[in-house]
Parts: sequence; C-alpha cells; structure tokens
Amino acid sequence: MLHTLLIIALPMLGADPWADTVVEWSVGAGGSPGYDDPTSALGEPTRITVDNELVTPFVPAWGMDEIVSLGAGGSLVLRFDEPVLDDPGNPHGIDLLLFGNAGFTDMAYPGGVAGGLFGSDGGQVEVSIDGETWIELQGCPADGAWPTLGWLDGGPYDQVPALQPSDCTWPLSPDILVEDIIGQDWNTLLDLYGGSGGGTGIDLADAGLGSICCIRISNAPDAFFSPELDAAVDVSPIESADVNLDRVVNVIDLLAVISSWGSIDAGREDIDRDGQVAVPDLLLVIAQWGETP
Ligand SMILES: [Ca+2]
Ligand SMILES: [Ca+2]
Ligand SMILES: [Ca+2]
Ligand SMILES: [Ca+2]
Repeated sequence: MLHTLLIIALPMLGADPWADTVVEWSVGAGGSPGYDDPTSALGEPTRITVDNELVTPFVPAWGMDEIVSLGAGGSLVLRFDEPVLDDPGNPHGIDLLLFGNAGFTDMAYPGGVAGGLFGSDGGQVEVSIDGETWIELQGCPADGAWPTLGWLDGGPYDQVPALQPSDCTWPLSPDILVEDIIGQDWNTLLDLYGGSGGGTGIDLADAGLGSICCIRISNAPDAFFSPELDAAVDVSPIESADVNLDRVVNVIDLLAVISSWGSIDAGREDIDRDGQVAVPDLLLVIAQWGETP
C-alpha cells in the first residue's frame, strides 16, 4: 500500500508542459543561416537571450541554440510525451501555445512603447492525434502575436538578474488585439499580458480534436518570410496548483508559494491570479495535494 502511494505521489519522470521530441525535420531554403537545429524548439521558451538580456516583447530570443528557422519549404514535427488535451479547464479554451521570435518595435526607444509587430513570419500549423493524420489550423500563424515576455519584474531592455518568471503556460485573452497594444507604455503592456509569457494560442476544439500528441509547423515553398520557432507548450488549467509544472502537486509547490508569500508580481505562485500570493493560493495547494494535473 505504502509502495503504491509513493508511486502515485512521484512526478512522472521528466514530466513537463514543453514539447519533448523532434520527430521530423526538413530544413527549407533561405532560413536564417545557423538557425537550423530543430532541437532548439524543444523545452521551455527562452527567457534569457544573447548577452544575458532578458527576453521581452522588445528583445525577442535570437541565439542560435534558442530558435530554429524553417526557411521556404521547411517543416518540423514535434511530439509531446504526455498528450495535450482540449481541457475545458484551460484559460480561454486555449490548449497549446507556440513561441516564435516576433517582437514589437519601440516607438520611444528605450522607453518601451509598443509600435508595430516585427518578425511575425507566419508558418502553417497542423495538429495530430497519432502523428499520422494531420488537421490544419486555419488563420493560425506559428510565429506571430504574442511576443515572448520572459519576466514580470524586469524592464524592456534589462539584463539578468530578474527574479519572477512569467507564466509561459498561460495565454493572453483572445479579446486583446495587437491594435490594443500599439502605443501603450511598458506598464500597460505588462498589465495586458496579465502574467502571461505570450505565445500564439491554439484551441484544439478548432481542429475538432480532444487531444493531440504532435504538431507540425511548415512553411510554403514560395514563402518570402521564414518563421522561427522557440517552443511549443501545453497550457496549464486555471487554478492549477502545480506551480513548478512537474505534473504533481506536492511540497515543492507548497514551498514555492511560501517563498513568494505576499508578492504582488508573482507568476504561477499566484494560483488564483488575484494579484497576490496569499491564503487562497495556499488553500488551493492543499486542496490539490497529491494530484497529477
Ligand atoms: Ca480548448
Ligand atoms: Ca527554444
Ligand atoms: Ca509540482
Ligand atoms: Ca492569489
């Protein structure tokens, strides 16, 4: 019995919300030279880029080991170890996030006032339940809004250290449009992101699928732009107390909440997302204790 309980309480080895394996990679023509390592699209979105700069909507990831560039005619298939679900508990119905290297121009450099979107390079997205049958998602560019915001406590052009990572498993509201952000200052931008790390949101219901294992990003043979991909991420349900995203709620999550106690710019530690790490967050950890979300 004790043995069984221990197994249940242990996290799945290496369990995380990021894409795990490159299944297929075909480099296209005219992609950015040197950006041809497909494993750059695995794991967590980039939060710190070249020269220790924090990744922000004004400073997208640009290291060669951080993003992969598809090129014209390029195609990349990624697999998740755990299926990505069309979970009704996911925020805004969004189940999957893609991170590229789009960014905002700065209308008041270095003040951080959002101008237009740059590096929004398109790319076709397909999803699959088994890695064999593919369903294309219409109107969903792989590399576009929203640019990655790596940290909640840094400025638009800061270098390390920053302390409070954004939540890269939390989408922006689909009600927010790029036009809403143009002309906004840094603090308003942070408010609009609402603790999210950005990314392009995908609702698997749009593909008519309850779960997927794999995504395919491809770029037309005659495409002028080359999309870049940084990461693919399984969205975490609302009020999930799995703060460190290892798919079990245990003492690690409890300690994370305690160490951010009282913080007003927390990321996942603010489990109910009311703006402060406090008693309700602690109660959610206790209520979900031992669960594997
Ligand atoms: Ca959904
Ligand atoms: Ca990456
Ligand atoms: Ca956890
Ligand atoms: Ca809270």
